[in-house]
Amino acid sequence: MGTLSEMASPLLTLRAIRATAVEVPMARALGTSAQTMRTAPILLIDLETEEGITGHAYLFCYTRMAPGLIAAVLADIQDAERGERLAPVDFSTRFQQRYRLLGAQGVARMALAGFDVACWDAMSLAAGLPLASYIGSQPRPVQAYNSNGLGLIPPEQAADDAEALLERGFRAVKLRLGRPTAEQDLAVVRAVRRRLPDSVALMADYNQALTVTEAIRRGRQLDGEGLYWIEEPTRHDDYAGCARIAAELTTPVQIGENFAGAQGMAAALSANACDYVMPDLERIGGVTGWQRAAALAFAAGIEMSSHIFPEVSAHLLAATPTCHWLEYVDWAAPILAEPLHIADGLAQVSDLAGSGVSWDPDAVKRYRIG
Ligand code: SMN
Ligand code: MG
Repeated sequence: MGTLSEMASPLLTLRAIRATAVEVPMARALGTSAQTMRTAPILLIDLETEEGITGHAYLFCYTRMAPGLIAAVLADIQDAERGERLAPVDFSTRFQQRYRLLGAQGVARMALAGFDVACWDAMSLAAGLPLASYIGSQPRPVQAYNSNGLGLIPPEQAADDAEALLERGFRAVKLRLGRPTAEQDLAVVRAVRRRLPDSVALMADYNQALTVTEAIRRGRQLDGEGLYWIEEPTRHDDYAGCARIAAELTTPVQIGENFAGAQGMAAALSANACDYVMPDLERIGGVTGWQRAAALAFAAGIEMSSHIFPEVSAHLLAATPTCHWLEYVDWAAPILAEPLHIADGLAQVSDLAGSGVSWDPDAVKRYRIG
């Protein structure tokens, strides 16, 4: 029997942060009302510790220019934190202080989140526990919707795609909306809804395309068309506008992928901006920010889903008291050593140590940019 300090998992010390940009082809293009994406620019983060454990995290970068900007912030974090014990809660406080004048927002916030997620991965690896267990939960399966594809495409093509997306037992899919006219959107919703079994949930995402008045007009038209939620109908930070829309519609309004930290979510909840929330790992502040957001959702009694990053989000949702839906996308799968496993429409949270995120070295070589 060792001493307590020998038995406890080791405290970890930051040695280096490596950032590698890749651009991965997407199996299905993502055509939103804002932008069409055919490749996924992703930044891979390797956090090396003096103790020999390496934490991993990836960031989804939206545009090809962002990985370089985020890598520059990570280099700054490395210089400031090298030799420090990994303590992500303390780090988040130091980060807010260090970036207060520049603004702890945008790409800086994404870098903070990537560092945070890599810290939690390293700490749970050192403890020999799956991330879900390290933060206090069983690694149980989480219901997932298939959010690949289903961009702004014609009605019959959307219906075909929606049907194809029911592979691996998925019982929910998400459609993008925000075509020039309400009638065009309605035609697609009807074509897809008609094709799917009643038991399959259909979510719809406007990606902030509408004014508040137009969102109410189109939303009323869609009420009764069998949508599970209407996502980001208007500007993400117009919480008063979102609240007016949510109050007018019977279909639940979903927002959250653009919440700026748990403070952003707190402001949205106090404005009654939505019926459901879906924070995004890299905008809410990594695992640390997610746990704060989960506490807010618990206190408000509001269902919480995730936004992209399905691998880490599955662990986090397993430990979220008001766990709702995992958004499943396969964008990072080509560069992962162990892509997330889906069976019977459920994300299978692995019981191996850590978050389950690490790289396939051949794929990293193939897709590396910059
Ligand atoms: C989305 C996700 C990732 C990139 C662009 C758009 C979308 C969603 O809003 O919620 O899936
Ligand atoms: Mg969305």
